[in-house]
Amino acid sequence: MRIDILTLFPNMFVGPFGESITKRAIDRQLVTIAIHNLRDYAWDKHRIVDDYPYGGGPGMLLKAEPLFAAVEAITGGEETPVILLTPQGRLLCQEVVEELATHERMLLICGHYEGVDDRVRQHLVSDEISIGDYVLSGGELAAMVVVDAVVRRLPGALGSEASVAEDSHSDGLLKYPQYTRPQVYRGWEVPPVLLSGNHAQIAKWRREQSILRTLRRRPDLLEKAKLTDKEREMISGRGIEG
Ligand code: 4G0
Repeated sequence: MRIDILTLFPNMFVGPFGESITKRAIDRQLVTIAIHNLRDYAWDKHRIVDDYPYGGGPGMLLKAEPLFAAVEAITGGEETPVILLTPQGRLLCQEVVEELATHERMLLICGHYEGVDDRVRQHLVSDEISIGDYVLSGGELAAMVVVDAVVRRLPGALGSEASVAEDSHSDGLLKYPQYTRPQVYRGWEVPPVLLSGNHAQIAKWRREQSILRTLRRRPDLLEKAKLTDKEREMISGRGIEG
């Protein structure tokens, strides 16, 4: 996969992409990430990338010309998903991450100020994504979230691919509680079933815990979750205390 990122703050990406799973994926050449400075595509004397909104109002907007010039130069006219990170975008969830992970290539645009000239959205951008219902000072942190979530889904990026199937959200449910050594810490014991060696019982307990946790914390997720009829029956009788 190749990911191009267009930003006014290239240095912001140095730390996060130089660590952990993203670094390993880059080192293993599972992904190429290229950071581009939008300022390099502003050709006027002062290399201006922003301007006041027509009709008045607060703040500044990113101008169309440098964004079109940058995207056209980076893609070389090749068909590529061009994704704008914006609070107005489609909400990111694991399903959207899986979809993005199928692309061979994508270009992420990090907006700034109060937004971008709408002609960019209409004629340059193919998809708008939001990482959540809040406003950030720029799209950079949102782009990093997208890259991290997508890159860890590339085959070979994780130590073991088994962990992907066990992720929170992979089956639409939250993860079950997990424990590691010691067996007793400050008098708090690990649930005995996990020490039983009975793998069928352990799987059953974990599944139950996942469902109950989702019911209590994120009942909205249960509508779309993959549950058996029996499991649906079990939760239908229960309140959120259950
Ligand atoms: C474009 C994304 C970019 C438009 C970006 C702001 C939050 C997210 C930006 C705006 C961002 C998110 C219209 C304020 C940059 N903030 N939730 N800020 N407007 O994904």
